[in-house]
Amino acid sequence: MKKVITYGTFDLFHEGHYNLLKRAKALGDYLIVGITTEHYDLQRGKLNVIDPLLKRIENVKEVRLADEIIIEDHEGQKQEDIQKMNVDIFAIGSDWAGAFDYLKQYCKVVYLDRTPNISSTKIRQGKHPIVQLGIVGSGRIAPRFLKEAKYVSGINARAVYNPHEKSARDFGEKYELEYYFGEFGDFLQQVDAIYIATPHQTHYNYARIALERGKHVLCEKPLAFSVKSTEELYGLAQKMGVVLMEGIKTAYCPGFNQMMNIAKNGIIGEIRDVEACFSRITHPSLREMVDEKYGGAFLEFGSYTLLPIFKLLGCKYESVEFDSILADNGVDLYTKVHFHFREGLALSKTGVGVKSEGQLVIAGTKGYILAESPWWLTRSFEVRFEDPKRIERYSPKFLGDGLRYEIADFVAKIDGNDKMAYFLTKEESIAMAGVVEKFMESRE
Ligand code: C2G
Repeated sequence: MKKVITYGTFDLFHEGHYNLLKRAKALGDYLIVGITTEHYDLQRGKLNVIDPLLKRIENVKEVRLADEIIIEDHEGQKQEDIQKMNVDIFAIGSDWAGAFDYLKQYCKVVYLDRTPNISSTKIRQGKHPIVQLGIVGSGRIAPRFLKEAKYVSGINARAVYNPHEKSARDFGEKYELEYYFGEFGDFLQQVDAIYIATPHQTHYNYARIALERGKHVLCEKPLAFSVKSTEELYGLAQKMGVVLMEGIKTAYCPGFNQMMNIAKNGIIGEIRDVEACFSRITHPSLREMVDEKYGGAFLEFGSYTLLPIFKLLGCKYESVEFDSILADNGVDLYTKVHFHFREGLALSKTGVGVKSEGQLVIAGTKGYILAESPWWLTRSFEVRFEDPKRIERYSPKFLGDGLRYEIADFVAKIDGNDKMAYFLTKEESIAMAGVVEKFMESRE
């Protein structure tokens, strides 16, 4: 009996998948189909899978070509399966030509012609028109966003706005965007959604105007400086039926979410303390150091450090206190924020002129989690216990700059698929604005 194996995601099952399975089946007597898990797809950079695993399995089953269905959940599994199951032929679509030649040491490798003009991406786009996006601001973060947006299907960055039209033009030309604008209203007319990457104090106004005009908004942190204005923005988004997302990129990273889930599954007992630190020595000429009112460490990095605190201890604290070291111009070079919760403590440390160890430590009654810098990208973390020999290490995948996860989530939400809404809830975002508000009051 000749055994054939093939693998795929089989999202939004289509004719291309069917043809591939039929051809693979025809190569032998017994066809094994490996279907990828959501976790594995995330790891290998497939960010926009829509159908859940069970549905994808059902769809493959339904066409009655597979004699056996297995789940693919890790890199290196193909070699294991082929050897374990005595497979004779590995078959895959021609879009992968050459990529699996290393399997020739175990079995025959066949690349089957791909069915032209059909793909899950195309179907997704047919269901949901491509989101036409405009970037507000052409400073330091905007180029990173553009680069990362290329990894997400369903979105096209087409325009840039900068009140200084020349800056918009230079940026637009450099990155080959269709449009550039120096007038916000004209800019909004050309887009369905915007990404706000301007100085902090301008976020609220741009977001409000865009939401009022029915545009989806992804806004860099902090969204606004008070609970009232943040609530107003979320209320407006709801009223207009559009998406509003605060761009705290850590919140959308798979590794960070895995760490939060492990922290909360009881393995370290009850969580009693969260300490998060983020510091970057910043050049004295940069906005963070110069802007007396809106510069400084806490407004720059506080969203990152507050995120695990609120995720793990909840949004309701009993007290909060701020301690800062200030520069001559009043900018906070280093800020410590101490929280008391009913069940625990927390400390946020941020620095632009003082450097400290950028760690996240989550302390529990049975053990603790340690994530070293850069924990906000979460490429690794450890679960540790009283017995120093007992350490569990995790090294989740983190692709590129990480912004792609946030952008993929934004597109999914716009397409009406917000199963990941818990990554950063409205309540968390509003609670963070509350701390920002108190911090700004404390400085006045
Ligand atoms: N396919 C095809 N014609 C299309 C679209 C897809 O022949 N128009 C084939 C692909 O080449 C692949 C299979 O259908 O062999 C499944 O495609 P996907 O669901 O896109 O899965 P893929 O990302 O190719 O997974 O471990 C997973 C594998 O490496 C491949």
